[in-house]
Amino acid sequence: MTRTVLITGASGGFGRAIAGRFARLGDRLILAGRTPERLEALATSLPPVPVHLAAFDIRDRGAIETAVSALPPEFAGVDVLVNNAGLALGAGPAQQASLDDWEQMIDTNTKGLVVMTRLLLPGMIARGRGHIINIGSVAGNWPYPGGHVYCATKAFVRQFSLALRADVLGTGVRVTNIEPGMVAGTDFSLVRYQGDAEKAAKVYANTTPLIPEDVAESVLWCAGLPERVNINSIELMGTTQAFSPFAIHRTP
Ligand code: NDP
Ligand code: 8X3
Repeated sequence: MTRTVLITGASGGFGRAIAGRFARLGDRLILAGRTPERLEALATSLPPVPVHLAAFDIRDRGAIETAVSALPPEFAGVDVLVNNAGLALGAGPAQQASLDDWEQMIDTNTKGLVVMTRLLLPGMIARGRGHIINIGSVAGNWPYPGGHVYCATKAFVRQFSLALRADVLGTGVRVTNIEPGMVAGTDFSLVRYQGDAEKAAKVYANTTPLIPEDVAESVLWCAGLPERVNINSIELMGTTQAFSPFAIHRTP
């Protein structure tokens, strides 16, 4: 059955890969992002499926409300919402971080995600089916130096996803949190390091990170399982990424 799939951050690395996979299955797509040109470029690169473009800043609640209420009738019954838009800004210690960066991460990664969810959830419940797939991160499970607010926003996404499951029990609506580790081939590190391509490239140097298609594979798998199955969360890392021992400060 053809699904209507809304993907936020569709113009970014994961978003494009996820859109491509749903399009190859013939699903109807709503591609959301800030930049109309990036969305148009993506739309023209996809297999020919019905596409609706929705350009808005996800930090702007009014703009989201307008975009959702302006969905054409054939796109209005969203079956799968992929809450993917997000970013990290900065990687220095909390005491040196910019409050503007912190607010932007909170507004994008958490507030934007909950507004999208709150607006689309009633329709899913009324139709007795739907799937909210959130893009969390290993950063929501594992704190690391310089992660501060980014880690906290992704921990919010994880706990929000799980708590949401408790509320939608019995409605037919599914909720999944996808928690990737390091993924190359997106603008994530370029954005985090404010356009410093050298710093961004070093993140992925001499290792084999995941690629956006690996994340898309997880999303498609969860969305394609029989409706009786709800995957609560998936944490995935490259084989070359794992855990460190605790850091201990010792007096010199
Ligand atoms: P990209 O920077 O390539 O893509 C980010 C996307 O989010 C872009 O489409 C961007 O749109 C959109 N976006 C950012 N801010 C806003 C905003 N204010 N309003 C609307 N859209 C916005 O990064 P990724 O594809 O790597 O990241 C996607 C998600 O995956 C994020 O939530 C990220 O935290 C998460 N993640 C990434 C990992 C990685 O290592 N890459 C690992 C784990 C999780 P625009 O075109 O307007 O910039
Ligand atoms: C992105 C992965 O490790 O940079 O969420 O936080 S990490």
